Amino acid sequence: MKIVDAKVIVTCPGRNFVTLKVTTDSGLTGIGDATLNGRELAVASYLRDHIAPLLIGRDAHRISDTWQYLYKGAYWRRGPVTMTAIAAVDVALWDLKGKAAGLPVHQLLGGRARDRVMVYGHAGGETIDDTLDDVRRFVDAGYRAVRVQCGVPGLPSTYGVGHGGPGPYEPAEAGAAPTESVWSTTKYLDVVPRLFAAVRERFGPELELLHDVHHRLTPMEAARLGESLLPYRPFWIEDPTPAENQGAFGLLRSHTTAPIAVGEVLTSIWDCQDLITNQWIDFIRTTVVHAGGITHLKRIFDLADLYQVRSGSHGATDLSPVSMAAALHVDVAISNFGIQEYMPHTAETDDVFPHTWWFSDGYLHPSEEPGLGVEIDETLAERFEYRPAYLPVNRLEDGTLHSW
Ligand code: GCO
Ligand code: MG
Repeated sequence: MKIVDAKVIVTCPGRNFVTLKVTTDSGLTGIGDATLNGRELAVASYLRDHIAPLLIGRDAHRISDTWQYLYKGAYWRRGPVTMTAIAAVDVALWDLKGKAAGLPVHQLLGGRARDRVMVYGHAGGETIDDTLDDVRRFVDAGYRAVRVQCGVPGLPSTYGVGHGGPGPYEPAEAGAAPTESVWSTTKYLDVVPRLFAAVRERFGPELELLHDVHHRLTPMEAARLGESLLPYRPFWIEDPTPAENQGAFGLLRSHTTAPIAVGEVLTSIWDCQDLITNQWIDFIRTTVVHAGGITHLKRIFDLADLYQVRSGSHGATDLSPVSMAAALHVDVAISNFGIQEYMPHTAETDDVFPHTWWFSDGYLHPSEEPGLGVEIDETLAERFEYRPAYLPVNRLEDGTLHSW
């Protein structure tokens, strides 16, 4: 099964997506997500200008060899642009292999290790009361796990809270430059325990509660947050401190038993090697699209399994339905699955990427179609032209640039 074409498709059905479509001489096609939020065209060029010519004539069945060829062959290792581009190729080849075998991808990964995949939704609101109303929406829809975020009194806006009331928040905004938000750790650390207390009081002990700090605290500030949330049994505290220095999590770990999740911005097994092998974290959040595809993500999760670290893949809407399809095949097949993030896409996005995975009662179910079980409608995709969009930046109250 030789590759005869590799095409990059950029579309914006409400937000930008980059997709790689690989065609073989057998007539089968496979697709992979190549979206890197806010830096989309860098990956499109990497694929179009540097990778597509190398794929023509290659055997589509040689997934591992192609992965190594693109990784070691580039000489420049890791990094989000490279790893997202490699992921797109890798996922497209798994899609092709599944179609050629007549099997859904999870069957090629060893088959089901569970019946369904628990997901968490995103509840948020300007005030604690608004957030409680939003949590109710998720509970009523059957969710067993909800991430809770709320506005910080005294700050005009913050991460994870939509503009204009409850509903999905959208961090990337179309425009010529990023929007700017303001941050105060003191104000934030005051409100989050009150939010957790209110959610537990209203919804009882069983609902799983998650929270995303979005890389904004020092290890000791994060440890204080962890201790203050422990009485409310958090499922996890996500990205409490930046992970470039993996050792920061060792320091954090020695000061709180709150479960810690990290990894949505990590792109390789080497970026989380110390986090995992020292058991400094409880959940690893690397994703199919930014961590080198199914092949590499599986390696990360297998390493994590040795150290009782469970998976919790990133699944915000900047990960296209192609990535969600791929993630679900991995989630259902690995032995150390933890939870999957899930943020439904717009109707336009679902139309551009028709898929057969489905949600019911707080769980997602992977497709049983051969391959990934997702396609791209190229004619419809063409109708939605790329729009430059940026993630926001964040400053302290004195103007210092901080992590967003
Ligand atoms: C999450 C993430 C997202 C990211 C976004 C960046 O936990 O879902 O933190 O909200 O900010 O995916 O592109
Ligand atoms: Mg996050």
